[in-house]
Amino acid sequence: MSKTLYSMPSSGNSYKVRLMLALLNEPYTHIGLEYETTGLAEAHALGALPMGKLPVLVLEDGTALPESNAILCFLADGTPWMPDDAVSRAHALGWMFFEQNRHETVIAVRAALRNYPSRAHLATPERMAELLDAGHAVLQVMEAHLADNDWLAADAPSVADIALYAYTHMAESQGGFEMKQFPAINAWLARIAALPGYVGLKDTPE
Ligand SMILES: N[C@@H](CCC(=O)N[C@@H](CS)C(=O)NCC(=O)O)C(=O)O
Repeated sequence: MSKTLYSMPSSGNSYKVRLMLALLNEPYTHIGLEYETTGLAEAHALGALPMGKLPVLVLEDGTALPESNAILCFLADGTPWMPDDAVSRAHALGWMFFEQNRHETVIAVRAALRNYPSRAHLATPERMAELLDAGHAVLQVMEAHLADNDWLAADAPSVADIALYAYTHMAESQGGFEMKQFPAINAWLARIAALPGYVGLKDTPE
């Protein structure tokens, strides 16, 4: 029996895990659940989502792991995707905390306000302008680092690159951010898309 992933096809948090599994060439069963579907309501009702959110990775013994970046760390453990020296590992975790604390809360939120009809009422001009400025400032932190480094945490791609790739690669198409001002980020996005085994957001299994 393989692992089972509960994931939301349109969501970057879920896409991170699908991308990591693909890059690791790990087989898994995929259960795709979108917002406002009976499938998602049932998963909540059945207690399949321990922290009430997707993604959730269910291991072969039935253990259910929530939180996208925790799942990435689990999958990367013992592979080249998790740096083996303590300093690079701390850098990787630092970027992953940055992703959840400062990046996802702005970049993904603006994309959600533009794309999910149920959030449209929250997309006031003031809020959208505030998120645009905040997002460009967050992206500038990545740009400054990537101007001098090919990868975020180490000399090779790591879990941190996968965590930050998900919402950054759709920052313009879905979030409306102006990415041409970030050449180093764009070059890094292209490096990730060229990795063997890479899959896109829409390449969901089945
Ligand atoms: N910090 C969590 C955030 C997960 C999250 O917000 N998931 C959303 C989709 S992006 C979700 O499951 N929404 C469905 C719901 O709330 O019912 C992670 O990184 O896994």
